[in-house]
Amino acid sequence: MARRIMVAALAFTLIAGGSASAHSPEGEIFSAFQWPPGLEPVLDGVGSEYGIIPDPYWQTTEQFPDTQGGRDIDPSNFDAKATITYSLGTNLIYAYSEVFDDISIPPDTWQFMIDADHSGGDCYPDTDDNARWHASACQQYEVYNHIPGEEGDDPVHFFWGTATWLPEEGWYNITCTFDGEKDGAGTVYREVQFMPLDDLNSPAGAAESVIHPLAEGEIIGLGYNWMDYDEVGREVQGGGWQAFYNLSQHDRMYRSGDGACDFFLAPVDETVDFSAIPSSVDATTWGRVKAGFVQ
Ligand SMILES: [Ca+2]
Ligand SMILES: [Ca+2]
Ligand SMILES: [Ca+2]
Repeated sequence: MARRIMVAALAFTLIAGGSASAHSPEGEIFSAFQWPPGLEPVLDGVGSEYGIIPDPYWQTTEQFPDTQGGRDIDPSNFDAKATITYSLGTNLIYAYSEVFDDISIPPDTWQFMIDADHSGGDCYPDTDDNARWHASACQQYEVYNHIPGEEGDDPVHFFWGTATWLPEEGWYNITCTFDGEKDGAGTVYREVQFMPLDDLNSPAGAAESVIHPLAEGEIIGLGYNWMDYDEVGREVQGGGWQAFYNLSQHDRMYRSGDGACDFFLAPVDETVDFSAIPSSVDATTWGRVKAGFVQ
């Protein structure tokens, strides 16, 4: 199946020619898994739906080199798997990850760059109206990757831009559950959903913004990384982190579409048994049980 996905992606690339400019790491195309309409995941911090997704759609620890500090990959310090998925039914992108961290503290962050139309370029150019044009053509998001509801975790929906209305619109939502020891070793199960956008009009709101219609077979720009804090919090150490685990391997992935990875929007995978997805009732109940572990 992996081969079939790659062949399809290659065919698309040849058809599209050189029109797209966001390629990092160069020559690598990741595949985004497609949910049939009506079978999209439930945003509850429980990843049981994702159990049906075959290996080729997952990215794993060895694909996340630390591109800033050069910390060696060490699963006893940080061990992650993540998958990017989408639905033509909702036009949403669904990201899911399971992250083991030896020290799970509030600044631990999952950061995204989305350049849906794959045009590349600076997402935060200096203009005479930055409130309007910052994050217009591509968007940066930061999700604090730790237990929600703790003291000090307020900006869990960090977004670089003035569109503070994204969560209430349903265009940027997150949740998670956690198994482990508070401020110690544990695994975060994190679900995030995004609306892909070609023109985000932050001051004017959703009605004046342009949604990017996802299309099976296209390649979108999407990159992510994790900032791993293992010593003290962001405020104390002035923004530094101990490691920058980076799928895109691009230094400016946080502000440039050029730093996004290529994600191929795969067809519905015929090898997958979608009837094996647990019902949302089961998943939600399990979510409450797991959330209870945090108390
Ligand atoms: Ca879920
Ligand atoms: Ca760590
Ligand atoms: Ca950490």
